[in-house]
Amino acid sequence: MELLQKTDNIQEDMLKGFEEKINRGDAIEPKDRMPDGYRKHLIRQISQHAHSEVIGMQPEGNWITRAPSLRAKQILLAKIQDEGGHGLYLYSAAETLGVSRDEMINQLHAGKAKYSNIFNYPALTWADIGAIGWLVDGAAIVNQVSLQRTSYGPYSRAMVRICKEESFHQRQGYEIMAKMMSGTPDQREMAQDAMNRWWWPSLMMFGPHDSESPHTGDAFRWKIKRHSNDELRQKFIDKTVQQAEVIGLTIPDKDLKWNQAAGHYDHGPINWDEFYRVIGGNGPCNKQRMAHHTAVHSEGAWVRAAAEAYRLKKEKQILHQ
Ligand code: FAQ
Repeated sequence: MELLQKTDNIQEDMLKGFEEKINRGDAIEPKDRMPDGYRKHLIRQISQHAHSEVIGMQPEGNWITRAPSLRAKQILLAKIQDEGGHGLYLYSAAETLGVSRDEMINQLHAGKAKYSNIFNYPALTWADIGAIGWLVDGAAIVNQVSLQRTSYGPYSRAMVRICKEESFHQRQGYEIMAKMMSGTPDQREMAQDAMNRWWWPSLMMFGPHDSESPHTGDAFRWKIKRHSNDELRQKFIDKTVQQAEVIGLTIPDKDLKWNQAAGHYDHGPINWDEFYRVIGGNGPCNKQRMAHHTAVHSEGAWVRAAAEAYRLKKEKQILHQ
């Protein structure tokens, strides 16, 4: 009985210390004591974020050999490599919470961990590469700038680094769209078609409306999220509408209009049935994306085995020095 009471007191002290730290706005670091719920919440979010970066290489990777110029190909290659790097920072940040990379990948392959809805759509034309850079990276930046101030130190530091690269990604996408919009009628039509297909899934990237978002409560309490899904979506819409106007693209939303009183654009309803279908595994490319990831992961087993053998060899050498 006394032991139980002691354990309860330790738990309470730990929680109090943790919450005081969060409320002061201090970062939580890997060796700090933290409630299980906080740790699990972060593992879920950071691992899903990492999976998104890596799976996100697929739609663009499809266009490396078909880029319309050497310059475009070099830029696309650099961008895709950056996305792979982002995945690696994020897997490392999640590992500091006590989960292994293998466990995270297994959860992805078993369908227990999600990745962003957006990467389950096909990149059909070169204009889609523009739309991905401009809209998808543009949406990712709005979310990630906010996450730079997230309460977990390693996640927040990864976001600072990632945001620097994402802003280049967004600009390269916008450049492709702007170039196509100043081209032939066929090129303009292609750019508008890409805009029509990527706009709504990009809005879905911010997650369900706040009223339907089960994780937002804890995320705010623990300062993991600093802005809600709807706040960030609105921010993205407001900045993107103006960019579209400058190059002559039309936002495919007949209900979109400026709301003077609110100081933002009102938008039409989002198709949440489509969102839940896609994140539930039944989007246009889910099966293809997972099949590719699983195949490449198993083909790469020898690289992981070689790296492990090298690590063991080095460890032995150090022991015998
Ligand atoms: N897709 O309660 P909430 C990029 C799930 S990086 C799939 O609102 P939360 C770079 C959610 O997981 C893009 N699932 O959840 C790039 C939960 O299900 P669960 C990735 C989604 O966590 C560009 C359920 O719905 N960025 O694009 C999505 O509070 C170009 C309920 O949702 C990040 O991951 C979705 N869009 O808020 C790479 C940012 N939204 O886990 C290559 C970090 C929600 O219970 C090329 N993540 N769900 O099974 C976050 O900020 C948050 O996790 C949210 C969701 C805002 C995504």
